[in-house]
Amino acid sequence: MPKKNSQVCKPIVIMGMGKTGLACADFLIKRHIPVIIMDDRDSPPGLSTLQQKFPKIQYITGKFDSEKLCQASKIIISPGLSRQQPALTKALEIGIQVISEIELFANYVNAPVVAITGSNGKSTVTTLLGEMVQQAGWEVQVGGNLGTPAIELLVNPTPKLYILELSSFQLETTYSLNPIASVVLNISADHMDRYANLSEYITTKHSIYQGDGKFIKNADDPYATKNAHLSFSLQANKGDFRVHKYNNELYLAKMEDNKLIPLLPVTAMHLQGSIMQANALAALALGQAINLPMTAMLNTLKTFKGLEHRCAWVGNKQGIDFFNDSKGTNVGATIAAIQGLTRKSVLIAGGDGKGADFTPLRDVVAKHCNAVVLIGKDAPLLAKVLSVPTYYANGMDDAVQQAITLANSGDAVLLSPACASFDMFTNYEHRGQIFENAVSMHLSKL
Ligand code: UMA
Ligand code: ADP
Repeated sequence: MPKKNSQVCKPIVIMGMGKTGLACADFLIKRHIPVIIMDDRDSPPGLSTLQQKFPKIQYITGKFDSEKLCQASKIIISPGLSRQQPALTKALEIGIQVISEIELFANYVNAPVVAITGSNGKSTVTTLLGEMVQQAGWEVQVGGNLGTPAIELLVNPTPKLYILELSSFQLETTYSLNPIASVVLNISADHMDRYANLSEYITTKHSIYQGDGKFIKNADDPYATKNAHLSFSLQANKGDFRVHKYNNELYLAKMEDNKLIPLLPVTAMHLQGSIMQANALAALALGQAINLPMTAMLNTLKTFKGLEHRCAWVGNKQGIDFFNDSKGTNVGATIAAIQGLTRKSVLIAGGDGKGADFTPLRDVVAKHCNAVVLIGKDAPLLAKVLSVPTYYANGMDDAVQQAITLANSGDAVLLSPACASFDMFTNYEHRGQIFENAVSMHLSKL
Protein backbone atom coordinates (compact mmCIF):
# COMPACT_ATOMS: atom_id res chain seq x y z
CA MET A 1 0.00 0.00 0.00
CA PRO A 2 1.22 3.53 -0.71
CA LYS A 3 2.24 5.56 2.30
CA LYS A 4 0.51 8.60 0.84
CA ASN A 5 -2.93 9.00 -0.67
CA SER A 6 -2.99 8.79 -4.42
CA GLN A 7 -5.89 10.32 -6.33
CA VAL A 8 -7.38 7.39 -8.17
CA CYS A 9 -10.18 8.90 -10.27
CA LYS A 10 -8.03 11.07 -12.55
CA PRO A 11 -5.27 9.28 -14.45
CA ILE A 12 -1.59 9.66 -13.73
CA VAL A 13 0.06 10.80 -16.94
CA ILE A 14 3.49 9.32 -17.65
CA MET A 15 5.74 11.28 -20.00
CA GLY A 16 8.26 9.10 -21.82
CA MET A 17 8.18 5.47 -23.00
CA GLY A 18 11.77 4.58 -22.16
CA LYS A 19 12.84 2.34 -19.28
CA THR A 20 11.41 4.74 -16.70
CA GLY A 21 8.04 5.19 -18.38
CA LEU A 22 7.64 1.44 -18.86
CA ALA A 23 8.55 0.66 -15.25
CA CYS A 24 6.12 3.30 -13.90
CA ALA A 25 3.29 2.12 -16.14
CA ASP A 26 3.85 -1.47 -15.04
CA PHE A 27 3.94 -0.49 -11.37
CA LEU A 28 0.79 1.66 -11.47
CA ILE A 29 -1.31 -0.57 -13.74
CA LYS A 30 -0.62 -3.56 -11.48
CA ARG A 31 -2.07 -1.44 -8.66
CA HIS A 32 -5.15 -0.60 -10.75
CA ILE A 33 -4.25 3.09 -10.96
CA PRO A 34 -5.41 4.59 -14.28
CA VAL A 35 -2.58 5.84 -16.48
CA ILE A 36 -2.08 7.58 -19.78
CA ILE A 37 1.39 7.32 -21.28
CA MET A 38 2.78 9.69 -23.90
CA ASP A 39 6.02 10.22 -25.80
CA ASP A 40 6.80 12.90 -28.35
CA ARG A 41 8.59 10.45 -30.62
CA ASP A 42 6.59 8.70 -33.34
CA SER A 43 7.99 5.26 -32.51
CA PRO A 44 9.32 5.36 -28.96
CA PRO A 45 11.41 2.37 -27.84
CA GLY A 46 8.94 1.04 -25.26
CA LEU A 47 5.75 1.29 -27.31
CA SER A 48 5.47 -2.27 -28.62
CA THR A 49 6.33 -3.80 -25.22
CA LEU A 50 3.67 -1.66 -23.57
CA GLN A 51 1.03 -2.42 -26.17
CA GLN A 52 1.64 -6.14 -25.82
CA LYS A 53 1.57 -6.05 -22.03
CA PHE A 54 -1.23 -3.54 -21.52
CA PRO A 55 -3.34 -3.33 -24.70
CA LYS A 56 -6.12 -1.40 -22.97
CA ILE A 57 -4.30 1.69 -21.73
CA GLN A 58 -4.21 5.00 -23.59
CA TYR A 59 -1.05 5.79 -25.57
CA ILE A 60 -0.17 9.06 -27.24
CA THR A 61 2.86 9.22 -29.50
CA GLY A 62 4.43 11.90 -31.67
CA LYS A 63 3.49 14.73 -29.28
CA PHE A 64 2.75 15.65 -25.69
CA ASP A 65 -0.97 16.39 -25.31
CA SER A 66 -1.17 19.47 -23.08
CA GLU A 67 -4.93 19.08 -22.56
CA LYS A 68 -4.51 15.55 -21.24
CA LEU A 69 -1.62 16.74 -19.09
CA CYS A 70 -3.95 19.30 -17.51
CA GLN A 71 -6.42 16.53 -16.62
CA ALA A 72 -3.84 14.44 -14.76
CA SER A 73 -3.93 13.73 -11.02
CA LYS A 74 -0.15 14.02 -11.29
CA ILE A 75 2.48 13.74 -14.00
CA ILE A 76 5.48 11.45 -13.89
CA ILE A 77 8.20 12.85 -16.09
CA SER A 78 11.01 10.63 -17.45
CA PRO A 79 14.54 11.83 -16.67
CA GLY A 80 15.44 12.44 -20.32
CA LEU A 81 12.69 15.08 -20.49
CA SER A 82 12.94 18.56 -19.09
CA ARG A 83 10.17 20.27 -17.11
CA GLN A 84 10.62 23.23 -19.45
CA GLN A 85 8.55 21.41 -22.14
CA PRO A 86 6.08 23.96 -23.57
CA ALA A 87 3.38 21.27 -23.31
CA LEU A 88 3.79 21.28 -19.52
CA THR A 89 3.43 25.03 -19.01
CA LYS A 90 -0.34 25.01 -18.51
CA ALA A 91 -0.33 21.94 -16.25
CA LEU A 92 2.35 23.54 -14.07
CA GLU A 93 0.39 26.81 -14.00
CA ILE A 94 -2.72 25.10 -12.67
CA GLY A 95 -0.65 23.38 -10.00
CA ILE A 96 -0.48 19.79 -11.23
CA GLN A 97 2.35 18.03 -9.50
CA VAL A 98 5.19 16.88 -11.77
CA ILE A 99 7.30 14.17 -10.15
CA SER A 100 10.11 11.80 -11.04
CA GLU A 101 9.94 8.03 -10.92
CA ILE A 102 12.22 8.37 -7.86
CA GLU A 103 9.52 10.44 -6.11
CA LEU A 104 6.98 7.72 -6.93
CA PHE A 105 9.42 5.21 -5.40
CA ALA A 106 9.79 7.46 -2.34
CA ASN A 107 6.01 7.42 -1.86
CA TYR A 108 6.01 3.63 -1.56
CA VAL A 109 9.42 2.59 -0.16
CA ASN A 110 9.52 1.08 3.30
CA ALA A 111 13.24 0.63 3.94
CA PRO A 112 16.17 3.05 4.27
CA VAL A 113 17.66 4.45 1.07
CA VAL A 114 21.26 5.49 0.38
CA ALA A 115 21.40 8.04 -2.44
CA ILE A 116 24.48 8.72 -4.57
CA THR A 117 24.99 11.47 -7.10
CA GLY A 118 27.91 13.43 -8.58
CA SER A 119 29.23 14.23 -12.03
CA ASN A 120 31.46 11.14 -12.16
CA GLY A 121 31.91 7.90 -10.23
CA LYS A 122 28.22 7.39 -9.36
CA SER A 123 27.90 3.94 -10.94
CA THR A 124 31.22 2.79 -9.53
CA VAL A 125 30.43 3.90 -5.96
CA THR A 126 26.84 2.63 -6.12
CA THR A 127 27.99 -0.82 -7.26
CA LEU A 128 30.92 -0.90 -4.84
CA LEU A 129 28.73 0.01 -1.86
CA GLY A 130 26.18 -2.59 -3.02
CA GLU A 131 28.89 -5.26 -2.94
CA MET A 132 30.07 -4.11 0.50
CA VAL A 133 26.52 -4.40 1.85
CA GLN A 134 26.12 -7.86 0.33
CA GLN A 135 29.47 -8.89 1.80
CA ALA A 136 28.08 -7.85 5.20
CA GLY A 137 25.19 -10.24 4.60
CA TRP A 138 22.46 -7.59 4.35
CA GLU A 139 19.58 -7.87 1.87
CA VAL A 140 19.97 -4.99 -0.56
CA GLN A 141 18.49 -3.70 -3.83
CA VAL A 142 20.72 -1.54 -6.02
CA GLY A 143 19.69 0.56 -9.04
CA GLY A 144 18.35 3.91 -10.25
CA ASN A 145 20.29 5.77 -12.94
CA LEU A 146 22.67 2.78 -12.90
CA GLY A 147 20.13 0.94 -15.05
CA THR A 148 17.27 -0.68 -13.15
CA PRO A 149 14.54 1.89 -12.45
CA ALA A 150 14.11 2.32 -8.69
CA ILE A 151 10.42 1.48 -8.86
CA GLU A 152 11.33 -2.03 -10.09
CA LEU A 153 13.34 -2.57 -6.92
CA LEU A 154 10.24 -2.48 -4.70
CA VAL A 155 10.18 -6.23 -4.19
CA ASN A 156 8.79 -8.61 -1.62
CA PRO A 157 10.21 -9.28 0.93
CA THR A 158 11.43 -5.75 1.54
CA PRO A 159 15.25 -5.62 1.65
CA LYS A 160 17.14 -4.13 4.57
CA LEU A 161 18.48 -1.32 2.37
CA TYR A 162 18.16 0.36 -1.02
CA ILE A 163 21.12 1.98 -2.78
CA LEU A 164 20.22 4.38 -5.58
CA GLU A 165 22.38 6.12 -8.12
CA LEU A 166 20.60 9.40 -8.93
CA SER A 167 21.17 11.72 -11.87
CA SER A 168 20.54 15.44 -11.75
CA PHE A 169 17.63 14.77 -14.12
CA GLN A 170 15.99 12.51 -11.55
CA LEU A 171 16.72 14.89 -8.68
CA GLU A 172 14.97 17.81 -10.43
CA THR A 173 11.55 16.40 -9.52
CA THR A 174 12.31 14.38 -6.37
CA TYR A 175 11.11 15.92 -3.12
CA SER A 176 10.60 13.39 -0.33
CA LEU A 177 13.22 10.66 -0.65
CA ASN A 178 14.80 11.46 2.73
CA PRO A 179 17.84 9.17 2.30
CA ILE A 180 19.53 7.67 5.35
CA ALA A 181 22.84 8.74 3.77
CA SER A 182 23.56 10.78 0.67
CA VAL A 183 26.59 12.02 -1.22
CA VAL A 184 27.53 14.36 -4.06
CA LEU A 185 30.77 12.68 -5.15
CA ASN A 186 32.15 15.59 -7.19
CA ILE A 187 31.04 18.37 -9.49
CA SER A 188 32.28 19.13 -12.99
CA ALA A 189 30.20 20.61 -15.79
CA ASP A 190 27.84 18.12 -17.45
CA HIS A 191 24.46 18.32 -19.20
CA MET A 192 24.96 21.99 -19.98
CA ASP A 193 22.33 21.63 -22.71
CA ARG A 194 19.75 21.10 -19.94
CA TYR A 195 20.77 23.69 -17.35
CA ALA A 196 20.91 27.46 -17.69
CA ASN A 197 24.33 27.53 -16.02
CA LEU A 198 26.68 25.55 -13.78
CA SER A 199 25.10 26.96 -10.66
CA GLU A 200 21.67 25.53 -11.59
CA TYR A 201 23.29 22.13 -12.21
CA ILE A 202 25.06 22.26 -8.83
CA THR A 203 21.87 23.28 -6.99
CA THR A 204 20.08 20.32 -8.58
CA LYS A 205 22.84 17.90 -7.57
CA HIS A 206 22.84 19.28 -4.02
CA SER A 207 19.11 18.73 -3.69
CA ILE A 208 20.05 15.12 -2.86
CA TYR A 209 20.78 16.47 0.63
CA GLN A 210 17.15 16.34 1.74
CA GLY A 211 15.72 15.30 5.08
CA ASP A 212 17.33 14.06 8.25
CA GLY A 213 19.88 11.50 7.02
CA LYS A 214 23.68 11.77 7.04
CA PHE A 215 25.17 14.09 4.39
CA ILE A 216 28.57 13.11 3.01
CA LYS A 217 30.78 15.46 1.04
CA ASN A 218 33.98 15.43 -0.98
CA ALA A 219 36.22 17.84 0.95
CA ASP A 220 38.32 18.35 -2.22
CA ASP A 221 35.32 19.60 -4.22
CA PRO A 222 35.21 23.40 -4.31
CA TYR A 223 31.43 23.29 -4.70
CA ALA A 224 30.83 20.87 -1.78
CA THR A 225 28.10 21.57 0.76
CA LYS A 226 29.11 23.14 4.07
CA ASN A 227 26.62 21.09 6.07
CA ALA A 228 28.10 17.60 5.86
CA HIS A 229 28.21 15.03 8.67
CA LEU A 230 31.10 13.08 7.12
CA SER A 231 33.68 13.88 4.45
CA PHE A 232 36.39 12.27 2.32
CA SER A 233 39.50 13.66 0.67
CA LEU A 234 42.50 12.55 -1.36
CA GLN A 235 44.66 14.84 0.76
CA ALA A 236 46.40 13.77 3.95
CA ASN A 237 45.24 16.72 6.04
CA LYS A 238 41.46 16.71 5.69
CA GLY A 239 38.40 14.47 5.58
CA ASP A 240 37.02 11.82 7.91
CA PHE A 241 38.22 9.35 5.29
CA ARG A 242 41.46 10.22 3.45
CA VAL A 243 44.68 8.79 2.03
CA HIS A 244 47.78 8.93 4.20
CA LYS A 245 51.37 7.63 4.05
CA TYR A 246 52.61 5.17 6.69
CA ASN A 247 56.18 3.86 6.41
CA ASN A 248 56.31 5.16 2.86
CA GLU A 249 53.21 3.26 1.85
CA LEU A 250 49.94 4.97 0.88
CA TYR A 251 46.88 3.85 2.89
CA LEU A 252 43.17 4.52 2.91
CA ALA A 253 42.76 5.93 6.42
CA LYS A 254 40.05 7.06 8.80
CA MET A 255 39.94 9.78 11.46
CA GLU A 256 38.57 8.52 14.75
CA ASP A 257 38.69 10.41 18.06
CA ASN A 258 41.25 12.79 16.53
CA LYS A 259 43.50 9.87 15.60
CA LEU A 260 44.23 8.71 12.06
CA ILE A 261 43.75 4.96 11.67
CA PRO A 262 45.26 3.17 8.63
CA LEU A 263 42.66 0.92 7.02
CA LEU A 264 44.13 -0.62 3.86
CA PRO A 265 47.22 -0.04 1.70
CA VAL A 266 46.00 1.27 -1.65
CA THR A 267 48.05 -1.44 -3.37
CA ALA A 268 45.77 -4.04 -1.73
CA MET A 269 42.84 -2.68 -3.74
CA HIS A 270 42.15 -4.26 -7.08
CA LEU A 271 41.15 -0.82 -8.41
CA GLN A 272 44.11 1.43 -8.99
CA GLY A 273 44.64 5.17 -9.35
CA SER A 274 43.60 8.22 -7.37
CA ILE A 275 40.10 8.42 -8.86
CA MET A 276 39.30 4.96 -7.63
CA GLN A 277 40.81 5.80 -4.23
CA ALA A 278 38.35 8.72 -4.01
CA ASN A 279 35.52 6.38 -4.92
CA ALA A 280 36.67 3.87 -2.27
CA LEU A 281 36.79 6.62 0.38
CA ALA A 282 33.28 7.77 -0.58
CA ALA A 283 31.97 4.22 -0.23
CA LEU A 284 33.68 3.85 3.16
CA ALA A 285 32.09 7.11 4.38
CA LEU A 286 28.65 5.97 3.18
CA GLY A 287 29.24 2.60 4.82
CA GLN A 288 30.14 4.23 8.12
CA ALA A 289 27.00 6.40 7.93
CA ILE A 290 24.85 3.26 7.80
CA ASN A 291 26.95 1.31 10.34
CA LEU A 292 28.29 -1.24 7.89
CA PRO A 293 30.99 -3.48 9.43
CA MET A 294 34.46 -2.26 8.43
CA THR A 295 35.74 -5.80 7.70
CA ALA A 296 33.08 -6.34 5.06
CA MET A 297 33.93 -3.01 3.43
CA LEU A 298 37.69 -3.65 3.35
CA ASN A 299 37.28 -7.21 2.07
CA THR A 300 35.17 -5.87 -0.79
CA LEU A 301 37.75 -3.21 -1.66
CA LYS A 302 40.35 -5.96 -2.07
CA THR A 303 38.30 -7.81 -4.67
CA PHE A 304 36.04 -5.25 -6.40
CA LYS A 305 37.05 -5.26 -10.06
CA GLY A 306 35.29 -2.07 -11.20
CA LEU A 307 32.84 -1.68 -14.05
CA GLU A 308 33.26 -2.16 -17.78
CA HIS A 309 33.82 0.87 -20.04
CA ARG A 310 35.49 2.87 -17.24
CA CYS A 311 39.21 3.09 -18.05
CA ALA A 312 39.19 -0.67 -18.67
CA TRP A 313 42.37 -2.16 -20.14
CA VAL A 314 41.43 -4.07 -23.29
CA GLY A 315 44.68 -5.15 -24.87
CA ASN A 316 48.36 -4.55 -25.73
CA LYS A 317 50.31 -4.93 -28.93
CA GLN A 318 53.73 -3.63 -29.91
CA GLY A 319 54.04 -1.92 -26.53
CA ILE A 320 50.79 0.04 -26.95
CA ASP A 321 48.07 -0.39 -24.29
CA PHE A 322 44.43 0.11 -25.24
CA PHE A 323 41.87 1.48 -22.75
CA ASN A 324 38.10 1.69 -23.08
CA ASP A 325 36.70 4.64 -21.14
CA SER A 326 33.52 4.93 -23.20
CA LYS A 327 31.67 6.01 -20.02
CA GLY A 328 33.81 9.16 -20.05
CA THR A 329 30.84 11.19 -21.26
CA ASN A 330 31.84 14.59 -19.91
CA VAL A 331 34.97 16.75 -19.75
CA GLY A 332 35.65 15.98 -16.06
CA ALA A 333 35.68 12.21 -16.63
CA THR A 334 37.99 12.49 -19.65
CA ILE A 335 40.43 14.74 -17.77
CA ALA A 336 40.46 12.20 -14.91
CA ALA A 337 41.07 9.31 -17.34
CA ILE A 338 43.93 11.08 -19.16
CA GLN A 339 45.64 12.04 -15.90
CA GLY A 340 45.05 8.61 -14.39
CA LEU A 341 47.02 6.80 -17.12
CA THR A 342 50.32 8.49 -16.12
CA ARG A 343 51.82 8.10 -19.60
CA LYS A 344 51.45 9.61 -23.06
CA SER A 345 48.21 8.79 -24.88
CA VAL A 346 46.60 9.05 -28.24
CA LEU A 347 43.07 10.06 -27.29
CA ILE A 348 39.94 9.13 -29.22
CA ALA A 349 37.22 11.65 -28.36
CA GLY A 350 34.04 13.23 -29.67
CA GLY A 351 30.32 12.62 -30.00
CA ASP A 352 27.47 14.73 -28.63
CA GLY A 353 29.06 17.26 -26.27
CA LYS A 354 25.73 18.19 -24.65
CA GLY A 355 26.60 21.88 -24.87
CA ALA A 356 29.81 21.49 -22.84
CA ASP A 357 32.69 23.93 -22.81
CA PHE A 358 35.65 21.79 -23.93
CA THR A 359 38.36 24.34 -23.06
CA PRO A 360 39.33 22.67 -19.74
CA LEU A 361 40.62 19.75 -21.88
CA ARG A 362 43.19 21.89 -23.69
CA ASP A 363 46.02 21.97 -21.10
CA VAL A 364 45.57 18.40 -19.85
CA VAL A 365 45.56 17.05 -23.41
CA ALA A 366 48.60 19.19 -24.30
CA LYS A 367 50.47 17.73 -21.32
CA HIS A 368 49.51 14.06 -21.66
CA CYS A 369 48.45 13.37 -25.28
CA ASN A 370 50.51 13.22 -28.48
CA ALA A 371 47.47 13.47 -30.72
CA VAL A 372 43.68 13.27 -30.68
CA VAL A 373 41.52 11.35 -33.15
CA LEU A 374 38.06 12.88 -33.36
CA ILE A 375 34.70 11.26 -34.04
CA GLY A 376 31.06 12.35 -34.01
CA LYS A 377 28.94 15.46 -34.18
CA ASP A 378 31.01 17.78 -32.01
CA ALA A 379 34.44 16.78 -33.39
CA PRO A 380 34.96 20.29 -34.89
CA LEU A 381 34.23 21.93 -31.51
CA LEU A 382 36.91 19.76 -29.88
CA ALA A 383 39.39 20.46 -32.69
CA LYS A 384 38.87 24.18 -32.12
CA VAL A 385 40.03 24.12 -28.49
CA LEU A 386 42.83 21.51 -28.67
CA SER A 387 46.44 22.54 -29.29
CA VAL A 388 47.89 19.07 -30.14
CA PRO A 389 47.50 17.61 -33.67
CA THR A 390 43.92 16.45 -34.29
CA TYR A 391 42.67 14.03 -36.95
CA TYR A 392 39.09 13.41 -38.07
CA ALA A 393 38.00 9.78 -38.32
CA ASN A 394 35.23 8.26 -40.32
CA GLY A 395 33.73 6.02 -37.60
CA MET A 396 35.27 4.01 -34.77
CA ASP A 397 37.17 1.53 -36.95
CA ASP A 398 38.97 4.32 -38.73
CA ALA A 399 39.61 6.08 -35.39
CA VAL A 400 41.32 3.00 -33.93
CA GLN A 401 43.34 2.49 -37.13
CA GLN A 402 44.54 6.12 -37.08
CA ALA A 403 45.32 5.98 -33.34
CA ILE A 404 47.48 2.88 -33.83
CA THR A 405 49.45 4.66 -36.54
CA LEU A 406 49.94 7.71 -34.30
CA ALA A 407 50.91 5.83 -31.09
CA ASN A 408 54.48 4.93 -30.13
CA SER A 409 55.56 1.92 -28.09
CA GLY A 410 54.90 2.74 -24.41
CA ASP A 411 51.91 4.97 -25.23
CA ALA A 412 48.27 4.29 -24.55
CA VAL A 413 45.37 4.50 -26.97
CA LEU A 414 42.50 5.81 -24.87
CA LEU A 415 38.85 6.03 -25.89
CA SER A 416 37.44 8.67 -23.52
CA PRO A 417 35.05 10.74 -25.62
CA ALA A 418 34.07 13.57 -23.19
CA CYS A 419 30.74 13.33 -25.01
CA ALA A 420 27.52 11.35 -25.07
CA SER A 421 27.31 8.59 -27.64
CA PHE A 422 23.80 9.01 -29.05
CA ASP A 423 24.83 10.71 -32.31
CA MET A 424 26.62 7.52 -33.48
CA PHE A 425 25.75 4.67 -31.10
CA THR A 426 22.82 3.26 -29.12
CA ASN A 427 24.53 4.09 -25.82
CA TYR A 428 27.98 4.23 -24.21
CA GLU A 429 28.11 0.42 -23.84
CA HIS A 430 27.54 0.03 -27.58
CA ARG A 431 30.28 2.60 -28.30
CA GLY A 432 32.70 0.80 -25.94
CA GLN A 433 31.91 -2.57 -27.51
CA ILE A 434 32.48 -1.25 -31.05
CA PHE A 435 35.81 0.21 -29.86
CA GLU A 436 36.84 -3.11 -28.32
CA ASN A 437 35.84 -4.99 -31.48
CA ALA A 438 37.87 -2.56 -33.60
CA VAL A 439 40.87 -2.93 -31.27
CA SER A 440 40.85 -6.72 -31.43
CA MET A 441 40.36 -6.69 -35.20
CA HIS A 442 43.31 -4.32 -35.76
CA LEU A 443 45.51 -6.08 -33.18
CA SER A 444 45.00 -9.43 -34.89
CA LYS A 445 46.34 -7.84 -38.09
CA LEU A 446 49.48 -6.31 -36.52
N1 UMA B 1 12.89 11.02 -25.11
C1 UMA B 1 12.22 11.73 -26.07
N2 UMA B 1 10.88 11.87 -25.96
C2 UMA B 1 10.18 11.32 -24.95
C3 UMA B 1 10.87 10.58 -23.98
C4 UMA B 1 12.24 10.45 -24.08
O1 UMA B 1 12.80 12.22 -27.03
O2 UMA B 1 8.96 11.49 -24.94
C5 UMA B 1 14.36 10.85 -25.21
C6 UMA B 1 15.12 11.58 -24.11
O3 UMA B 1 15.34 12.92 -24.39
C7 UMA B 1 16.38 10.73 -24.00
C8 UMA B 1 15.89 9.33 -24.35
O4 UMA B 1 14.66 9.50 -24.99
O5 UMA B 1 17.33 11.12 -24.96
C9 UMA B 1 15.75 8.44 -23.12
O6 UMA B 1 15.06 9.17 -22.12
P1 UMA B 1 14.23 8.48 -20.98
O7 UMA B 1 13.97 9.49 -19.93
O8 UMA B 1 13.05 7.77 -21.57
O9 UMA B 1 15.28 7.41 -20.48
P2 UMA B 1 15.02 5.98 -19.83
O10 UMA B 1 15.05 4.93 -20.87
O11 UMA B 1 13.84 6.05 -18.94
O12 UMA B 1 16.37 5.83 -18.96
C10 UMA B 1 16.49 6.65 -17.81
C11 UMA B 1 17.89 7.23 -17.78
N3 UMA B 1 18.12 7.99 -19.00
C12 UMA B 1 18.29 9.31 -19.00
O13 UMA B 1 18.30 9.96 -17.98
C13 UMA B 1 18.49 9.98 -20.32
C14 UMA B 1 18.90 6.12 -17.64
O14 UMA B 1 20.18 6.70 -17.43
C15 UMA B 1 18.59 5.29 -16.41
O15 UMA B 1 19.48 4.18 -16.35
C16 UMA B 1 17.15 4.79 -16.49
O16 UMA B 1 16.25 5.89 -16.65
C17 UMA B 1 16.73 4.07 -15.19
O17 UMA B 1 16.72 4.97 -14.11
C18 UMA B 1 21.08 6.67 -18.55
C19 UMA B 1 21.69 8.04 -18.71
O18 UMA B 1 22.25 8.33 -19.76
C20 UMA B 1 22.19 5.66 -18.27
N4 UMA B 1 21.66 8.89 -17.68
C21 UMA B 1 22.29 10.20 -17.72
C22 UMA B 1 23.74 10.09 -17.25
O19 UMA B 1 24.09 9.11 -16.55
O20 UMA B 1 24.51 11.03 -17.55
C23 UMA B 1 21.56 11.15 -16.79
P1 ADP C 1 28.88 7.93 -13.49
O1 ADP C 1 27.89 6.88 -13.12
O2 ADP C 1 28.82 9.13 -12.59
O3 ADP C 1 28.88 8.28 -14.93
P2 ADP C 1 31.03 5.94 -13.53
O4 ADP C 1 31.45 5.24 -12.31
O5 ADP C 1 30.20 5.20 -14.51
O6 ADP C 1 30.32 7.31 -13.12
O7 ADP C 1 32.31 6.50 -14.30
C1 ADP C 1 32.09 7.38 -15.41
C2 ADP C 1 33.38 7.99 -15.89
O8 ADP C 1 33.97 8.79 -14.86
C3 ADP C 1 34.44 6.99 -16.30
O9 ADP C 1 35.09 7.58 -17.39
C4 ADP C 1 35.36 6.91 -15.10
O10 ADP C 1 36.67 6.60 -15.47
C5 ADP C 1 35.27 8.33 -14.52
N1 ADP C 1 35.31 8.39 -13.05
C6 ADP C 1 34.94 7.42 -12.18
N2 ADP C 1 35.07 7.87 -10.91
C7 ADP C 1 35.50 9.16 -10.98
C8 ADP C 1 35.81 10.16 -10.01
N3 ADP C 1 35.68 9.94 -8.71
N4 ADP C 1 36.26 11.36 -10.47
C9 ADP C 1 36.39 11.61 -11.79
N5 ADP C 1 36.11 10.69 -12.75
C10 ADP C 1 35.67 9.49 -12.36
